[in-house]
Amino acid sequence: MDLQEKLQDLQQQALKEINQVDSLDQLESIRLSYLGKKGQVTQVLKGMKDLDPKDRPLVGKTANEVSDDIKDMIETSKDRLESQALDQKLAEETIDVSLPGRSSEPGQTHVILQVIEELEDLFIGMGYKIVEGYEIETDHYNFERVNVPKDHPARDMQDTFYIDDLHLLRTHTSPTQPRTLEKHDFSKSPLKMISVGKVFRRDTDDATHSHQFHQIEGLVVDKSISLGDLKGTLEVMAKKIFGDSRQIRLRPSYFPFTEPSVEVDLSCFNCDGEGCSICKHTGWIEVLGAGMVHPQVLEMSGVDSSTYSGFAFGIGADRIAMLKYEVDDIRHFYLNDQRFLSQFKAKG
Ligand code: FA5
Repeated sequence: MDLQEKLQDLQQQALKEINQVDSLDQLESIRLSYLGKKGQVTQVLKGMKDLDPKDRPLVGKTANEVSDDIKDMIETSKDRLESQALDQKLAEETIDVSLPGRSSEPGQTHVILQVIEELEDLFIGMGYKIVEGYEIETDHYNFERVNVPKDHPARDMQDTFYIDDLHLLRTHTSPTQPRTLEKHDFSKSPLKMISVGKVFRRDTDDATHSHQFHQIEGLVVDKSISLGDLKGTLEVMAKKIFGDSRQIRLRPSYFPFTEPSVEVDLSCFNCDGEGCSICKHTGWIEVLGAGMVHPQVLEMSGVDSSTYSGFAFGIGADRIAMLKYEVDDIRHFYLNDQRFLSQFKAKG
């Protein structure tokens, strides 16, 4: 068989093989087997030097035509395979638009924080400023400076987590009182402040007690502040948070840092005053402690108690949230169960 015929045979054979390929890899190996360095068409071209010179132009022309033909066939086949591959990929990735979408729940403000923010807005509206306190406090500010010296029986009222002899987890937000009083310049303005945060006690957890909870401390000091101012302020707060639906009562109490002292109860949401296990059969739930700032507390912070007087309160924010949303157990707030928490959508 002369070279001319061999080339035409190779062309037929390549055409057949190319028509049967079903992958780009196969196509590449066919290309190499005909047109690669050691490919069959390339070998023919290399063999031309042995030809009779008169035959060379014709064989050379045919070899180039066959080579171009095979390249064209390969290109066409490559286009076909690539478009098949694309069709297949698109078919596999088809999106079923009828399937329900995956919902992504945005985070939201915790219900306790919602209540705290509502109270903050109320007090800011009445001219109070917000003061920061410390969760880790000194014994000095947590107790001594609010008139609870060492060995005073009132220390037992708040069972304490001590860190060392001098430091503790604050048992209430009241240490913000001396910290603010000692810095305040009364010649410039009266003092009206609130301070919000976590407090800690070695209380046994039950429906209304947690070992960690939140308080909102309030302190107003000026010339001639009276118990009537305190009562009016607490009533405004209760009305704003609860509307007229719940009864409020003030009863005499004792705190070493206030004189006189009161505790404020709200009628139980569960039994409406009848008595149940949540309110320990009293019909009332205690929400805050308050009173007129003890002169000793003012004096220890360098404030003249013969000129200035004031009132203070410590609101249990968790208890307010319980009463507002009729939550029957304080521990729900701390379990982080989304089914519970997601019921309390913050107002946009
Ligand atoms: C105090 O902590 C005083 N410092 C409050 C105060 C401030 C009185 C300023 C006078 C002047 P008491 O221990 O009663 O007081 O706590 C205040 C409120 O915190 C309670 O009325 C109650 O609502 C809440 N509370 C107390 N203990 C717990 C607890 N273990 N879990 C949840 N809330 C609590």
